Amino acid sequence: MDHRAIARVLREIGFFLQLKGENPFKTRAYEAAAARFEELPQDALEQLLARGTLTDLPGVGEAISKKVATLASTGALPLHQALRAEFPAGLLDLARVPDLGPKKIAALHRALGVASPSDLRRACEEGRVREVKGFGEKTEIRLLENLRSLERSGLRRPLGAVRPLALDLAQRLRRAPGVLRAEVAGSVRRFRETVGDLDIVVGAASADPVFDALVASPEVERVLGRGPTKCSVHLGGGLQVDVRVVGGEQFTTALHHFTGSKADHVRLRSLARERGLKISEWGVERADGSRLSIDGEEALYQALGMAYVPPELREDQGEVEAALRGPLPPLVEERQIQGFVHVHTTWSDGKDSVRAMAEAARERGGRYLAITDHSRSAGYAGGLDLPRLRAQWEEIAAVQRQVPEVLLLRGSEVDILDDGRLDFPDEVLAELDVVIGSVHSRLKLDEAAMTRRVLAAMDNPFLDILGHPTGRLLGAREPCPLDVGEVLSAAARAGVAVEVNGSPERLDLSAEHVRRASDLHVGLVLTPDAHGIGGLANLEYAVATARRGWAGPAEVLNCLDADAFRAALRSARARRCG
Ligand code: DGT
Ligand code: CA
Ligand code: CA
Ligand code: ZN
Repeated sequence: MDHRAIARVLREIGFFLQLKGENPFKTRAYEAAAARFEELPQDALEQLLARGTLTDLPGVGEAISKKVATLASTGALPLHQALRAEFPAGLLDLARVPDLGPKKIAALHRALGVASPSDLRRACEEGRVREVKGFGEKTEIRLLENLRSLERSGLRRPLGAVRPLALDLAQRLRRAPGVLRAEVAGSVRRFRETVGDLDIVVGAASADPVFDALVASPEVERVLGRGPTKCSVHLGGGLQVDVRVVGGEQFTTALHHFTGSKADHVRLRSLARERGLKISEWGVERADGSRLSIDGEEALYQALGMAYVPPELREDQGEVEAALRGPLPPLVEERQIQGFVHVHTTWSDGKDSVRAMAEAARERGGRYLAITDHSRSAGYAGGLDLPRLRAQWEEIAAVQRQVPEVLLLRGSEVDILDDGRLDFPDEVLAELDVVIGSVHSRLKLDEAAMTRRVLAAMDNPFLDILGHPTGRLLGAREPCPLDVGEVLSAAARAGVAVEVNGSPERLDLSAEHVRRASDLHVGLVLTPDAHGIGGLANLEYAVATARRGWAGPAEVLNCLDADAFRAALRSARARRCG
């Protein structure tokens, strides 16, 4: 069983134990251990299992380590199975409703027999939830809103929650006998921010060994259907995966077809017809039925008389017209990003030290790193008061001597207060190299008030970057009401840069807003918003979101080298002060 499946089982056990009202220390131990296993590289897990040293992991005690060993060797755990049998399956779905924790779920279950999201919806509509102790009318209204927005998004999941699973599964299929190639397709390959199901295309001599490997994968819970070229399965949590197997010579056209989007394909098919060609997943045919040999997607686009379109742009949003006119403008690439901006450390709510973050940034080829812990009002996130901020500067200076390869910048993710002021005085902000201003509190203002608040923050000459502007959390919190167009125009005027936050739960700015920002020539900063060394990998999602918004390297400030990046921020401040 792989590390993520183990994490899921532990998390479910924690959840069920909370439902039963077990000792909070015990339930928290399961949650903490789940978080550990989630992040633990698979080979490290296998080493610890082989040596019997799982308890070396912080937060993993004797009892849990035994259970994990059982899970890993047998693929199941009696305790988990017993708990699953004890409760209706719909209770796990209820855990996906925002604002609803295990305690509340247990209360609703006991009082009203609510056992699924649809039960809860009926209970809210009939006004029964407000009668339950600890709920009330306001909570009932909010829950109903949350349920509706969950239904609107369908069961789409945030990209970051499912892409690692898709990549792992493709990797596993690559090892099956006779496989030439296996790639993730569908919305995951296009980096859509939410994903309905996973699609994998395999080029292989025959399908059977591929599907055998698929259904034998420990992540697979249920086989939905198996045919000669397609096999669909459910992973844990009901996530569907469609795997298609084609011959090696059809791989390119199949990968292209199953990458989508559907809208994009409709356009390409009619273009092909105009050229006397027919494209499908099986290949490109001339009118006489003969086949073009197509090797690689570049060749496919060439056959259609157009420039290459990268997967991130295939949404029929003007890319087809642009590619018919000529090569598309260059899109930013991850290797062009020179500095990590927006990371947290143990000084606030990060898991790793300044030193560990600096070393990790160095390993990833970063030339600079802006340490941006939270400011004093962010009590929930361990925000720094002034003495601690200054103490951090000393540590940054010391780490700089130890890690000279990465220029460390003093920064802060400063709260934008209710009235639009920033959470540190100007004299302090002036001493920081990088000031990101973010809204973290009072997100429920109306649009006019929220827009005023953000515009007021941008009046501060020391605000370098507006952080995660809409505050959305994918699948959990809607964007706050904000006139994004107005804010972006003001940013362009004031020379304030705007963040493209790559934390998979945020992706904020969204791709759509990135496109508006780059039309307005707003400077962009692509960040990982990392809360630990693993989080630096989020940069990939920031880059993908920027690419989906057609952003090129010239618009991205942290494509500049360290000196030019600092100079750009300094001169923007000087213009605003002047
Ligand atoms: P999603 O899954 O909702 O996040 O979005 P996509 O774009 O991954 O949508 P999906 O999985 O329905 O389809 C991916 C591409 O594969 C899409 O361009 C259409 C194509 N496709 C999907 N199912 C079939 C099928 O059964 N037959 C054929 N010929 N094409 C299909
Ligand atoms: Ca899909
Ligand atoms: Ca699909
Ligand atoms: Zn933040």
